[in-house]
This record gives sequence, C-alpha cells and structure tokens, in this order.
Amino acid sequence: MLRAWPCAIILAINAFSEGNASMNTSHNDIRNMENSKLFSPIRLGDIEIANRVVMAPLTRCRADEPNGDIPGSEINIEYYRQRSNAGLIVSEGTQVSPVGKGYLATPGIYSDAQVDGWKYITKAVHDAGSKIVAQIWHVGRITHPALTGGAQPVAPSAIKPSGTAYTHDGKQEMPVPHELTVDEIAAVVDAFRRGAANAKRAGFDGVEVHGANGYLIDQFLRDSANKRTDNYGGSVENRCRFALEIVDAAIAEIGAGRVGIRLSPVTPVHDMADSNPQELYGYLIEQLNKRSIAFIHCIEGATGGPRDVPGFDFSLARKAFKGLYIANNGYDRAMAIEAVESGKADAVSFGRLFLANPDLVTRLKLNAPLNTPNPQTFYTPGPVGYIDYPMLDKQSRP
Ligand code: 8OZ
Repeated sequence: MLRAWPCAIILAINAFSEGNASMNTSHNDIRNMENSKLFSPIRLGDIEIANRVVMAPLTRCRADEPNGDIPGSEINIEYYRQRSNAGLIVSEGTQVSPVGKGYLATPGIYSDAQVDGWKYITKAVHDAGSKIVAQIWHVGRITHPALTGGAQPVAPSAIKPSGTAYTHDGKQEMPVPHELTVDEIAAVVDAFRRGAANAKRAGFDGVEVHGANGYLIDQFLRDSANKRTDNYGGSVENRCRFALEIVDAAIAEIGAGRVGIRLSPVTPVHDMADSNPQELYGYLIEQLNKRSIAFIHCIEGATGGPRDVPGFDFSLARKAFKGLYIANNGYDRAMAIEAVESGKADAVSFGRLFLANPDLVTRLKLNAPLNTPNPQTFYTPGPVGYIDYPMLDKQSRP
C-alpha cells in the first residue's frame, strides 16, 4: 500500500519530462524520417545496437522485496521484453549493496539469487533482438535505515539531505549520513566491481555506472555534497577520484568497451550543486577518454525538468568525449531526429515515453500517436501501468 508513496517525489522530479511528438508530418516526411539515422545501427564500444533509440533507466519498484530484492518475475520479464525494440535498454537502477538501496522494491545485483533473476530478463531482451546494460547504483545519503536493513546511510560528508524517504512506515526524514572512511570507500568501489562482474554473469551486455541525480557518485563529484579534505575531496581531481576508481573497477571486470556512465552536471535534484560544473565535468571527461569507455549518458538540464539550466555547455561535452554521447531529458521525436542527424548526439534516450509506449521505436518511425504515461502507477506493485500499455494497433497505423 505504501509502495505507492514514492510517486510524489518522483512526480516532482519527472513532472516536465518528454513532450508529445509532432504529428503533423506529411507522408513524404514520414518516409524520409523512417530512414533517419535515429533508426540506424551503431556500435557503442563493443556493443552493436540496431538503432539509436535508447530506453532510459526507469525505477519501477517491482522487484521481489520480501525474498531479497530479486528481479525476474513474469511481469518484470514481460516489461523488458515488450520494450526490446529499443536499440539499447538501460536497466532500472540496481543497487550494488543493501546500504545502496533508497526506494522500496528496487532490485539488487549483489546476490546470486538477484543475478539468477536478471538472467531471465537479459535472455528475454536478447531473444527479442535488443541489448541491455545494467545501471549499477548506490544511493549514498538518499535513503533511510528502514530501507537499508538498519544501516546508517553513507556519503562523502556528514551532510543531511532535505526531504524524505518512502518506507513501509511511511515518509521518513533522511538522516545525517555517516562520512565514509578511506577504507570504507574502497569497500564501496569493490561493491561496484562485484556489480559489474555480476552484470556480466547475468548476461548483460555491459554496465552504466550511475553517476547522476544526487546519488553516491554524484555526491562525491559535486562540492555542495562533498566537503572532504582528504584525497576524495577539494580539487576536481580529488572529487572525480571515486567515480574514476569505480569506472576502473568496472573496466577491469568487463572491459572498457562495455562500460558507460550517466552524468547530470547541472541537475539540482537531491540538494545538488557545484561551484564550477564546466571545470569538474571537463576534467572527468578528459579522464574518461584516457580509459576509452563506450559512452556517456547525459541528462541535459534539470532531471525531468527544464533543459536550459545554466552552468554547463553540453555541446562541449559532446565534442570533448571520444566515445558515444547519449542525450537525455525532454526529447521528443523531432528533437531526437535533429540531434542525431546533426551530430549533436549519437543516440537519444527516452524515459517516460518508453514507459508508456512499449513499441516506441515503431511509433517514432511512423510518427504515430503516443500513449500518455500515468504517474499514479509508476511505482505501484503489479502489472497495472507496467505491462498493460497498448501496442500500436496495426489498423490504426498511419
Ligand atoms: C525515480 C525514482 C527513483 C529513483 C534516478 C534512479 O533519478 C533514479 C530514480 C528515479 O536516477
């Protein structure tokens, strides 16, 4: 029953997400657009993808929580199978350790039972002709002991986030987190390493390190959350150290061509801010280039909100990064086609539009009408609002 509660916070975050695609294109335009680069294959590091429409990571709170946050139920499999027209699926965030969990019924990737559950999902996606990477995730301070098995949340610095976590006992204030020691930081890096190794065992094509949206890696990166005075705080080099150690650990397990990272340089969610995002992410990208990872996945602007947030020039990031650039945040069909055709992005990811349109790639190709997402069922248990969004009826195709 309380499983419905997380919606409020997420609704606030996602309130302005992707708009509807334009539906006024002539038949000629439609034919031309079906040939758009957006629908053509590309190589993402070592991963060949059939088109450049990416399903963004979407928290859906439908793992088997009582048995240990296990994915792979019939409805989980069906949900991902339905969306396997995407060139690439980025899985919902999957925590690398129990203390890295921040929401009810999110799946993990640290136990054997979780790995076995993910195997059903990766197989269904592959059988349907798509590719899937695991988004490996640690929420850091954005949680509550009621969600972490009693453990105190952790962070780079003991700064209490504002806001509440949604637990089985209702909304609860997020506490002051424990400031990680250097030894404890090494243990978290190791948890990400195991997450990457487990992703490979589970049949994923790679991993996306979750470096965005105010969770643990982002808390180390940006100086509103990181006040450390050791090697993990202060200078941009020091604040990037944790992210880069995690990237290195993932590379060591599965190879650079199967590793990407999600970044949100200017999103304000979860109290995040930085005094100089251009310098910080400029350095990070330079370092990522040295490691030849497959992709960066950038949330351009405020997550699910306005795109025009000052402080960072995404076109510079796109130019600076040597791997593939996946753009995200508020894209519709026309914007996505333009971004890929003009070279502003190699691929574009869609969140809420994929949630509500399992056959999104077909709809975008045909410029067909889109289903509207229902926020009331984003995070509720069961099949409703999860696997029951209709596919395009053949007869109603334009
Ligand atoms: C919505 C609800 C819960 C978590 C993110 C993993 O913002 C999330 C998330 C989104 O990156």
